[in-house]
Amino acid sequence: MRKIRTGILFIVFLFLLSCGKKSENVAKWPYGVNYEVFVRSYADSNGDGIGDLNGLTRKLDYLKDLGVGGIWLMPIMPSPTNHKYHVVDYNAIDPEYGSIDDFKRLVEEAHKRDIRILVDLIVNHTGSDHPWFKSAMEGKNSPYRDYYVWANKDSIRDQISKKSISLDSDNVTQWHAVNGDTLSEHYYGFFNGETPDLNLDNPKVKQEFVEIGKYWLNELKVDGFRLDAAKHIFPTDRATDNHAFWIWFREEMQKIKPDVYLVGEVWSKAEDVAPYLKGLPALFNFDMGYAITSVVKAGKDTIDLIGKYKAINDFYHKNSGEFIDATFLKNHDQNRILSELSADLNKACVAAGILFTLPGTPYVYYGEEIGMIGMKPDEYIREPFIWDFDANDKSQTSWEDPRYSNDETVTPLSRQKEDPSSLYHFYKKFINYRNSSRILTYGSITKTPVKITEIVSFIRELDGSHLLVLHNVSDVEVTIRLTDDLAGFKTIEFDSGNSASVRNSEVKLPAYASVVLK
Ligand SMILES: [Ca+2]
Repeated sequence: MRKIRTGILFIVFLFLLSCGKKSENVAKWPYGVNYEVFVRSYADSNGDGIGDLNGLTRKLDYLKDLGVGGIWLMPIMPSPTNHKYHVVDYNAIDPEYGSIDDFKRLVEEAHKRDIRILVDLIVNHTGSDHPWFKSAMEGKNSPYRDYYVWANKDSIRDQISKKSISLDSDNVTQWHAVNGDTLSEHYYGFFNGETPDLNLDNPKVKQEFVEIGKYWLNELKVDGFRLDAAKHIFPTDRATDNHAFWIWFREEMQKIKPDVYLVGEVWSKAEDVAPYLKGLPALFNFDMGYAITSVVKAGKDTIDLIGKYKAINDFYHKNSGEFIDATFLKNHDQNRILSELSADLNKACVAAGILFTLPGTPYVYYGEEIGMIGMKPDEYIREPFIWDFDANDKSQTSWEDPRYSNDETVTPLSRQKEDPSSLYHFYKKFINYRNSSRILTYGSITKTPVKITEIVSFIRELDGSHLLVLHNVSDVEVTIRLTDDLAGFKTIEFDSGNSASVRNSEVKLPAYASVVLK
């Protein structure tokens, strides 16, 4: 009897030991999983209901635990708009978010936890309240007139409202009158009149950004930048100049910080994206975000998801040996993934599973990991993170009344932490598994011979070691025969739902399961 009890105690001891043990994180920066934060909606530290830097600093342990290796902060520089993309000072922090000292503390605390910090840098335009533009508007004698792009009205008569809409802009008016003065020169503002485009043909403007880069990299110790609207530095018909601009920018930033990480937003098709890679070695893969969404939504892969991915990936690698794919499901400009998937948590899991098993550096949009929902307009895809019921967590932000995500429609993080079957635990388990796998983090990708539309499958390879990744995007169990090239995969290394099985060269994959075999 005593022996049995000792035996049981020993098993319990082993179980506790295995729970406490965390596998080694092999994802070295800039590889690893990143997290995009809208500071305003994340965590408040001073009770004004607006998220701020100190609030985010307090949540770094949460992010570390989730497995995050880098945080991309949406704009934090002073700006009159709530999203802060209309910058009026490049060398300061918006007082709503905190101070320079708060920012320094955030970076220091993040670095202590081996988390890197990226800030959004808007080079294409300033806000119309920027002192440069205020001066430029005063007339041709302003020392800042040439910081912007001006044209005589007659020379642009045919172009004033002729811009065609694009994926990232639905505005057709690109030339704007100053204070309603339609007779004088107009200024160029691709997005709208509140965001006048900077004249980056002007060496003085370029030098301003070298100095801004020095300040953020040297003084504030950020690890890199997310470059907004990267393809709009010059108008569409000057694409080659756009590519050259980023090569110049990267060289200048590397002089300041040789390992600076730059990730660009070029919201276009792959062919148009590729030439940017020499200047911006990491680019967001918009195509793949759309493709994963459509396959998971349909519950079947009729578009050859992996063939498509591999084609883009190989194409980019051909254009730049240093290319690092920046993958994501959705970002702050798109409807939230769970809303796109009809609020089906099973579908959200398999979509995230695909993201976390592909090559590149996955970006998670804040709140995705707790199943926040939201549809455009923008403020409703950027709603307050739900920390607890009844705003019991003092960090809860309240700057807007959410239309979609609240503690009735989204299970707050506090509750999800207690439930091992929650979406939060799914994300945490999957991210930490990815971080522990050298093959998933650094390996290449190839297709498999599996031809079942309900299954997204691929092989990841590194230094002769292989993993077989299988995702069931459908709502029925699927059996896959492991023959020929797949006969060597016999053991499940990771199973998202702990319910798949391998027997006699057959894998049984329950609905929406993601498994990795070795
Ligand atoms: Ca605050």
